[in-house]
Amino acid sequence: MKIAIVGATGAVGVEMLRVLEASTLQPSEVQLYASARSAGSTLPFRRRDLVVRELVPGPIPADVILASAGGSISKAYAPDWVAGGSVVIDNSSAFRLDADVPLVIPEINPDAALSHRGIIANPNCTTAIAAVAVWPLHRAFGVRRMIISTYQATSGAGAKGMEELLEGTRAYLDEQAVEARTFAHAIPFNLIPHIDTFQDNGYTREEMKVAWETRKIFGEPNLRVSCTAVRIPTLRAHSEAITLEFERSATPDEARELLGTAPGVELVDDPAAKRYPMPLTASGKYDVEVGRVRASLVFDGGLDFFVSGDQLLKGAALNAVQIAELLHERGALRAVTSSEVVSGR
Ligand code: A2P
Ligand code: 11C
Repeated sequence: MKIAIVGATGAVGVEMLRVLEASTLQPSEVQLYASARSAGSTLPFRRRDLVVRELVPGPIPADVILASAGGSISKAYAPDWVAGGSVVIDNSSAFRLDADVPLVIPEINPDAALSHRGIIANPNCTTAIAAVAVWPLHRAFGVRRMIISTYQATSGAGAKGMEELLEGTRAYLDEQAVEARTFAHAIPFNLIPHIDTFQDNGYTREEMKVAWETRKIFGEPNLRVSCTAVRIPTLRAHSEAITLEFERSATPDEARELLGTAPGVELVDDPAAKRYPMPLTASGKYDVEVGRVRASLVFDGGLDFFVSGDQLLKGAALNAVQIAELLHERGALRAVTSSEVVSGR
């Protein structure tokens, strides 16, 4: 199997290569693509240095393309990649809501990936981190309403977001002016309740993605979801406070039992020992930390809990590589025929 990573030098792309290195996949070739700025640089993979190539229009000679160079690149290039015989696992939001593109979290809806027509979408990181924790509870108790407040790391805005936090913090401590380039305001020692663009309903696009994408992944088009998304001055791993109302009453003990064995989840819930999910402990981990599980004081039989998950891993690179593993294991790595090629929106 030949695998290509598009956006290989970005915050997610670098992680895709690392996760691939540790995965069970044994690609015969790994090709790396980025902009002309990075062409000729190298990244290590299984004791070799792979050279980054400039992405140019047209097909890529790979069976699987892991794309994370942004929505406009995916939109412009993916149809040619599919026509050239590749299966594209796309980390951008370009195709996520298209009816003929599966939106997949392998722990939740693996079978959806098998009916792909050349493109499989990877969810938004905030959606993915919440969804792996909520899914086992939804299966057991039936989520009726879901309220989420997020605490999102600067890595969500890519490598430049992390740099802006580090540079800005140094400037702040040196009593220099702090610049806001990637974020709407200075991020050091601040938090910003504004991620992506505002919609007509007053929610941001990031907040609405959590609702739209969770409904599609769960196969629950009427699920009620409300989210407030906030950027905070951490480098990596998104956290979320989640409140659930259920069809059938749940207790914290029942929830802990389910979460303790749920795939993709690590139960970290011992407040007396100061053990609960945090970005510092969740960073670099494949599993999403879940803890502070308690009975809702608002919804009878509902639950409150807190999650922290590495946004670059389960929220992006890891999920994409898991989809590639799933396609490989289930024999679904096939080039699509011209009649199957996705038409786009
Ligand atoms: P480059 O590093 O050469 O700019 P991040 O999300 O961390 O900002 O990363 C974005 C990724 O997408 C990087 O690998 C970046 O490459 C790549 N990228 C951005 N613009 C283009 C482009 N026009 N063509 C190909 N790759 C691009
Ligand atoms: C952030 N969640 O933290 C965003 C980044 O739809 O893939 C990912 C946006 C997306 O800024």
